[in-house]
This record gives sequence, structure tokens and C-alpha cells, in this order.
Amino acid sequence: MKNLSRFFAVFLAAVLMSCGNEKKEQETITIGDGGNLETVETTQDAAADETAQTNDAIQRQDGVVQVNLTGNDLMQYNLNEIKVKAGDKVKLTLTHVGELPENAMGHNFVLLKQGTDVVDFAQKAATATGNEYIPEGTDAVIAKTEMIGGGEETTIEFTVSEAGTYDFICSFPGHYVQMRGKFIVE
Ligand SMILES: [Cu+2]
Repeated sequence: MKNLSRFFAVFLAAVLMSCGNEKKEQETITIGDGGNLETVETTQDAAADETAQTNDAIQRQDGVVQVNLTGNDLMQYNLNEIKVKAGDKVKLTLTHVGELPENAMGHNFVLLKQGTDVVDFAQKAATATGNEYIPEGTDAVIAKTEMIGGGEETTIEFTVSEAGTYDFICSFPGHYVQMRGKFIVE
């Protein structure tokens, strides 16, 4: 009898542990950017937390939108969607939160005109080594930051007056595969 209750105690612990692991995986997928896993209790809360983070990263007041975009050493932006309203003044700050230098893990933000072939643009950009990986003479760029390395930060201001969905990428060679998102103008 004593052995049996011990068996159940171990069994119960195993069930609890496996539940815990499962929940953590769900949270990781839902947040996706290394958010604080400790305070997140359920998948629903995780979704709310993601909204809060997005709100932190994009703040709109009186027609001015501050966008706080980050890039890291794992070739990731913190945002894959940025929503603004047509005519908003967008102040976009790109912060490289990693440590790797520009020549190894450079990041920028390049907003492309609608209808631009992203892969074609990115491939041309990859060869534009002397021009911060922006194709010489291109007319596909609406706005762009400079290329920065770990610990650096850069800010640009621009306005998009035409509603629509635009692509943004990091044009450092190969980065567009992961570092790309939608810039939505409503
Ligand atoms: Cu990059």
C-alpha cells in the first residue's frame, strides 16, 4: 500500500511536469520573440501579452507614430507587422540589440514600394556592397535606415500617404528570408 501511494506520487509529478513542458512550448510559439515566459499563465494571456508588446513597440499619438524596431544577433526583428494610418508621420527607430559587428550581422530597415519583387530586390541588394546593400539607382525604396551593427541605433522619419500593404526587409545579404514583414497603411 505504501509502495502504491509512492507510485502515484511519482506518477502525478510526471504528469504535472509534462503539462508544464507542454504549456511552455505553447507560450514560446505564441510569443515568439523571447518575451517574459514567467508571467504568462495561459495561451490566452500570451496572446494578450503579445498585443501589449506590440503596443510598446508601436505608439501613436496625434498623428505621429513611434515605431521601435529591433534586430538581434539571430537575424530577427521584434516586429513582423507594423500598422499605421495614411498620412501619419512615422518615426522609426531601429536598434541593434545584438553584439555582432555590422560586417557580420548588419541590420537595416528598407520599406519597399508596392509591387516590388522582394526576392529580386534582396538579391540585387546583396551585391551592392559599396552602397550599404541598397541597389544603385533603385526606385523601389520608400524609406530606409542606414545599416547598423550591434549596440547601434538609428532613427528615420517618413510618411506614407497611400493606403495599402507594403513589404519591409533587412537588405543585408540573406537576412530578408527571416527579417521581413508587412507595413500596413490603413
Ligand atoms: Cu539584418
